[in-house]
Amino acid sequence: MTTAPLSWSALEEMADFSVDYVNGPTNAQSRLRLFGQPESAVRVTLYRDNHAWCPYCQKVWLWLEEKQVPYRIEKVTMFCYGEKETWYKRKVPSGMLPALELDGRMITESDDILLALEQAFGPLQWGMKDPAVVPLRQLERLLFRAWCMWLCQPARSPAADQRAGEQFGGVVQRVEQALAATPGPFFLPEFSTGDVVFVPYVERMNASLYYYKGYSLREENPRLKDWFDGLESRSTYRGTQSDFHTHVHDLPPQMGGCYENDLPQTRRNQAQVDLGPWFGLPDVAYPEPETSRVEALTRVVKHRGNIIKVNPAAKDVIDLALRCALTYLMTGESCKPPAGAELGLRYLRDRINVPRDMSIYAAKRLREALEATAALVGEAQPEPLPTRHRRDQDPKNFAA
Ligand SMILES: N[C@@H](CCC(=O)N[C@@H](CS)C(=O)NCC(=O)O)C(=O)O
Repeated sequence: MTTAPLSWSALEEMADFSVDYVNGPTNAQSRLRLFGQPESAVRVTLYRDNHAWCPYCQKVWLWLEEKQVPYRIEKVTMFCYGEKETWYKRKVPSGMLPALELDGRMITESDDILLALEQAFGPLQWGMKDPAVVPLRQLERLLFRAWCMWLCQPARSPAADQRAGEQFGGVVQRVEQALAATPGPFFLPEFSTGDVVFVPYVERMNASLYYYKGYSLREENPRLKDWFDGLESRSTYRGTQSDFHTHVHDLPPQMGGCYENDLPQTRRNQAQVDLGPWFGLPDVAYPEPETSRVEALTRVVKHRGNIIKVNPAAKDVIDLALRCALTYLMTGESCKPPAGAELGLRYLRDRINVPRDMSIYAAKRLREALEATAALVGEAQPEPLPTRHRRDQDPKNFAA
């Protein structure tokens, strides 16, 4: 038994998820953040990527959110998604992100940005040059290099891949020791700059090693597990947090390739990240909010025009199929889409981007609804996502 799809107007009526982008919790769609202060208090503009993916931008973003410094956000396209805006190239000729304007002065390089912000607004507990933070920053770079050596260089043999993994594991042990030096979950007695500098790449390591190497950083290291749990207790971090699917398919063009090994665990992990079930992946551990379904619905309803326009399926087919998936999302009742709709639904399943489009649990709910609805009519899978660029995600297709 399957139910009839709800109309767009019925779905619209249910789509009442709202966020206070200006003063509410951290959100990738915000363009102005005031934290209860007047707009005249704004001294800072953060220039960051449209996709809310750039790791160095996440570092500055999280810092500003933690310090509750009022700021504006200007979004810029990264090279692998589309054309860099000319207005941005005039400001920053290299086109690199992030950049920050503080009292009219442009600053690039995320570390320099944090140093300038510390000077203007004070450190986030312990600052970038604090003797407690400096060795943590060095350890982070060591971990980053070991990760790149393992993930982004083709291994000559399975044994060479294993050796690179062991080298990475050695640095992870040093990170575990650093975390063990304090009783709480963070690197220092309070959440601080020492954590912020680790966040972007450790999140990407957790995702990429799970998918390309069959290794679960978060599950296999107790201190890092506590650290991730500690991060997820903060609404600031949750607002910036991405999921495994987004990271593993955004990393290859950015890193110049990610190389998988041939372990059975790697195959199992890849199948789960790409095909589901998405619940149970170690990309998130805090409980699912009650609002995840309505959040997903609200985001799709808002952007349905563009979502349907870029979908490879015929307009009337994907329109109906999408309403079927959303009907299932909201009612739990299966709704059979038209024959041949499975490719269009799975095309969208593969392109939900966290946190750009919605939060991590909303994305899991939506992926699940799209896949369950697609499976009612067919097994066909779309072309794999491109690995050299992600022009399929060109933000100009989604401009209002
Ligand atoms: N060292 C720089 C690195 C910044 C960087 O590599 N940014 C990348 C994005 S993660 C970038 O802007 N690439 C150009 C582009 O992709 O458009 C920093 O810390 O800010």
